[in-house]
Amino acid sequence: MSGIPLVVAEEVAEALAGGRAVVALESNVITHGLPYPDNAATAAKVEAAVRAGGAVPATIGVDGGRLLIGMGAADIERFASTAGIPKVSSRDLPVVLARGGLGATTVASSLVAAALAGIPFFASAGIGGVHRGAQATMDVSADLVQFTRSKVAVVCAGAKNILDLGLTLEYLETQGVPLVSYRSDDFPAFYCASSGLRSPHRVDEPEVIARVVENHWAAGNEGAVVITTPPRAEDAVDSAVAEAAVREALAAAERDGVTGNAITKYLMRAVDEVTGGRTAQANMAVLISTAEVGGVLADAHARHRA
Ligand code: PSU
Ligand code: MN
Repeated sequence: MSGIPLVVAEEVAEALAGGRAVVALESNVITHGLPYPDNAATAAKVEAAVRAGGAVPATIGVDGGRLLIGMGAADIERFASTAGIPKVSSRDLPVVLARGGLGATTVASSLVAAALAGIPFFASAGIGGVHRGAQATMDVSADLVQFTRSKVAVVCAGAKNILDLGLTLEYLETQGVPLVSYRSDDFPAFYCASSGLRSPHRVDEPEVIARVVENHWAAGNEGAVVITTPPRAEDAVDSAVAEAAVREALAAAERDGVTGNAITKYLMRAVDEVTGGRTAQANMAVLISTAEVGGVLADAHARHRA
């Protein structure tokens, strides 16, 4: 048993005890990904989408030295509307737990919490990755490293094109993190349907994905399997439009001297400004559609295990 207190929502606890599907969700996207009140509305829609897919949502956060495993509507409103909640990645988690107060979990720290709670699936639209220029800055998201440590299947729409997606794929390959793309040949780029990079594996059947996940763990790996699903065609942003916006955002970040863990939020906001809010809309849509696929795949996995 974990020595870290977990506050597991009743519905989540019941589903886990009954072997039914649960999908863990991050809270950093609520506090740092979108402005209020879009963030609260989107978080509610993301939870509804997980249910539509056939699973119980469990939004993860830190509150008063404890890990929240499943948030109610009041918790989500609190996280969405409170200013200054810190971004909590793996390195920050023990500190924020020790200090008390609220903390918004990234993909990496949400996986830590999901594994402690025994939740085998997680969904978010965009994972962190290897940043552009990482050859010099060494800015590689802890999300990727956590994939080698937490036994959780991660459903996502790939990683954002603010990153170097080719290097992100290389990193996952080097670390032996299985990557499968659900019903697509390509590695998606968040709200762009394709990064232009082929995925190492395409799988079209949820049951086969469930077997991939179980095989990885049966082989003795204590790590994640990454499963990508592209945005729906009607939500996707044209790659050339997104790339032009990213280049402008990167130039602005360099001018403003933004580095470290603040860069992801800065770049996302800058891209939204350049595209007149088009990408923020797409961001919300892809969060919701990815969550639904996460629910479907988690449900298939729970049935496979039963
Ligand atoms: N990608 C997005 N939106 C986000 C993030 C990633 O499209 O808000 C957040 C997630 O919480 C992810 C984190 O886990 O940024 C990665 O940050 P860093 O690169 O500092 O590890
Ligand atoms: Mn970083």
